[in-house]
Amino acid sequence: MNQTSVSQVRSRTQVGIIGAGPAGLLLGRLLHLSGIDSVIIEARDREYVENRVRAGLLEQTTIDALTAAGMDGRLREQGVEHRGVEVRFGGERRRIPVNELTGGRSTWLYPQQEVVRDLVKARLDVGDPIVFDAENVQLSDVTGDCPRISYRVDGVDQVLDCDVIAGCDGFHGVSRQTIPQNVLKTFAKNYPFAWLGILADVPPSTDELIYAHHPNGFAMHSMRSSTVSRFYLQVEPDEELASWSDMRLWDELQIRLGCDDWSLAEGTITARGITPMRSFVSEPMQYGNLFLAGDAAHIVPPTAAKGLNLAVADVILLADALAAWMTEGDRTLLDDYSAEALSRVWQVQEFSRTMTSLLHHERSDPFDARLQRARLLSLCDSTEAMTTWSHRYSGLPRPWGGAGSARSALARGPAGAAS
Ligand code: RFL
Ligand code: PHB
Repeated sequence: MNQTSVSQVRSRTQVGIIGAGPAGLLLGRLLHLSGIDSVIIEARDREYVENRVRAGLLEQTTIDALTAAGMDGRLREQGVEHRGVEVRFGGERRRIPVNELTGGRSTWLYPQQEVVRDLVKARLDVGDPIVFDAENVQLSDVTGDCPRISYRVDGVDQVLDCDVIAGCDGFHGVSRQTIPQNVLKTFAKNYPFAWLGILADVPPSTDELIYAHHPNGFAMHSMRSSTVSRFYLQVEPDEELASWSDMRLWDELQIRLGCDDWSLAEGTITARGITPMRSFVSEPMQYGNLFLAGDAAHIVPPTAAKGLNLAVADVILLADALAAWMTEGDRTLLDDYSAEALSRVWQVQEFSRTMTSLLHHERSDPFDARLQRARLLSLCDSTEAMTTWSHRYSGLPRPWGGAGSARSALARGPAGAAS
């Protein structure tokens, strides 16, 4: 590290990673396993990052990736495997046996903040740096051989010289905005509804997730542990949280999830929030030596639980491509990264959009409601349709297969022994 002036510190790394969310942290882990240096620059503090309540459902592909990265210890102890899901509509209860239909693929309930905690700990344990509380993060020279990240921390200006920058700073980050407007194309869809999510101290009233289609709107019963349940209700996009008393929330959940021979246990609500629903893709995911991954490049509506999983899929491709270039001098995978990642992104966008339209009440149009019921029946009455759905729900096959995969640390299998 050099002191270039009284108030500016200059340092260097191979990969500068912006953002300590799941995308940035997993990328750092995979690079570490391939012997590549990285520095993670994060705008918030550690406590904030480790306590942000978001995703819960990890698809099989993500489980495989975390396992290969040696990050499955607490996940196997505290996470819960789900082998199927329940769909409720028109008073019917149908089960989709995901595990059976996919030859053994499952999803797991393990909260995103636990994934983040595991990754932060593993990184700090091996001495790789995370700069928390970085202010005024800016990127420069991203099309050159030495892209730079400048930021300010503890009142000192810092400049980090890199070979490559990975923009993993989420939807509101700075990385995507560095790409000139005449290069970046964005595709967006906003939905005429939002999700009101709550956490409640009550044992789940179900072993498997319940997705419910109801004339009042979508509802969902998920969980975080044997004593904490997670629920979502479709609400208006401009809904006021204050207009939902605890009693109104439970009454509405009872109505939308209700069915014969089943009851919903209620408990103390400990957290609540409203999430807007949007689909968003920016193309390309590469500009010079800047590579975007995760929510920095795309957003999916949460219905199919794909956001975190898609971030993981991007990072696996990127880590593989960086390893091929930095350890063998082969830049082919890196140059293909954007196209390769985007082909999966659009597949997942399609699945998330379809599941959102299938389950949400979009307009009070009886014709559309009948069509939704017909679609739900054609999914749940057909083994073939449920099988296709189950493969997509539990995660598209590894996108990192093929010639390049042999190069990455990930492809070398479980890294239990790696530090
Ligand atoms: P993140 O998690 O937003 O992390 C980005 C990080 O970058 C930091 N940052 C900056 N750092 C430096 N300089 C700047 N200028 C910066 N600007 C931002 C931020 O502080 C942050 O630490 O993005 P990442 O890593 O791409 O991960 C994406 C996931 O967080 C997201 O897709 C999921 O949470 C989406 N999601 C779900 N995904 C699933 O796969 N399964 C689910 O079950 C699921 N459920 C959900 C969800 C998202 C939800 N909400 C709240 C949007 C349920 C909900 C309700
Ligand atoms: C969640 O538990 O947050 C969750 C689970 C499944 C989904 C969406 C969200 O499809």
